[in-house]
Amino acid sequence: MKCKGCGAELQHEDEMLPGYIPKEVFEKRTLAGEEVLCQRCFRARHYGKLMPVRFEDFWSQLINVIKEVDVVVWILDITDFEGSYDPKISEMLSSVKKIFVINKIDLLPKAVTVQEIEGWVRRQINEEPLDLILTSATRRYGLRRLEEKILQFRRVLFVGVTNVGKSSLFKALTGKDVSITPFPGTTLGLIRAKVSNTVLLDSPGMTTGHRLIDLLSPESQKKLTPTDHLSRFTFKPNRDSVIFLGGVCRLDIEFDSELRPIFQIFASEAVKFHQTNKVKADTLWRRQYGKLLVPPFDPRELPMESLNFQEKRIELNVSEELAIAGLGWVSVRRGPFETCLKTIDGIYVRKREALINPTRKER
Ligand SMILES: Nc1nc2c(ncn2[C@@H]2O[C@H](COP(=O)(O)OP(=O)(O)OP(=O)(O)O)[C@@H](O)[C@H]2O)c(=O)[nH]1
Ligand SMILES: [Mg+2]
Repeated sequence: MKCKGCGAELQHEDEMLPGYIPKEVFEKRTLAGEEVLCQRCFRARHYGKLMPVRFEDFWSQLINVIKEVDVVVWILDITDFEGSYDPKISEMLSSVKKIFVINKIDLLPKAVTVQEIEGWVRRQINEEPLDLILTSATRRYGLRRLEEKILQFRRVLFVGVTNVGKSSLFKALTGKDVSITPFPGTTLGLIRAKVSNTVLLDSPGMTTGHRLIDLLSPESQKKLTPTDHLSRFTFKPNRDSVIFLGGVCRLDIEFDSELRPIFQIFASEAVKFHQTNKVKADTLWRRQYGKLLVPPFDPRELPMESLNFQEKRIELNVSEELAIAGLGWVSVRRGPFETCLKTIDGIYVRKREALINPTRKER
């Protein structure tokens, strides 16, 4: 029997493995005809904590599971496009029929219209034909269109990196009470449900190691998962400005023009921004890493000495953005300027066309 929350096979032997439930609790619940959740899902729901388990990533299973379905619904998070549109997943899904779902659109500023988001996503995903649906699982937006689309198939698989909202959409469509938490890695096995004649499969999220949040503890990842809005700060830097996005990303600004550049940074509220100058930046970084400059929320979780940093010089202009996977993005209002970006090695960094376009009038 599987856990109703996370899809793991229930077992009574090892607390550190998925699906653990003490035998007596299992027997008591089944006798009473109650739904059976593993200990981890039970605690996640009642105490808001997600216990760690040894778990083999879904990557190894994906290749076989996709052979058994008619269509794959690849769910992306619009607030972390670079982190969720992963090239390795793209490659694995290259020859299967797929539908892209762009979730969490409620988190973008209201001034960005659905048509603009759709146009932007279509220009980022270079595939023809491109089946695309925008959704917000929490606001129940786009669910009807998604349902209409998937009911055309017999077997449908939901996939994506951790925390993009796969289970939230699955629950909204099927009514199944699966576990949903702001922690990544909630779902641990395939969960099956039927809607009309269609079988829907929810799957465990994949980790790629290219998102900043992938390097942090589950508790920190939870803090960095925005639930109802993103924070947005506007900067008008000086010639010697350095801006920190927590302790994990540093932007040294340079420009020649008379007018100072203006840009906004979008990230989860838990990311603290700090502006200083080039003389003070090194000392501040070392002293305040994991204190004023969070994430990391504790310097021991990601010791600064253990990290390798990548450094990139990037020229940015108005209508362009610089996205750092799993952290946030910089959206330029006035440019041009150059920035020397320093962040942890391996994290995807991409200069892109602006998703939040400054030429549009704010409502
Ligand atoms: N604002 C907002 N939050 C969402 C949306 N969809 C999901 N979430 C939140 O995102 C977090 C992760 O949701 P899940 O449904 O558990 O994500 P998942 O992809 O199944 O995650 P794993 O099972 O860990 O791979 C939860 O805190 C959800 O409430 C959405 O459309 N908008
Ligand atoms: Mg899930």
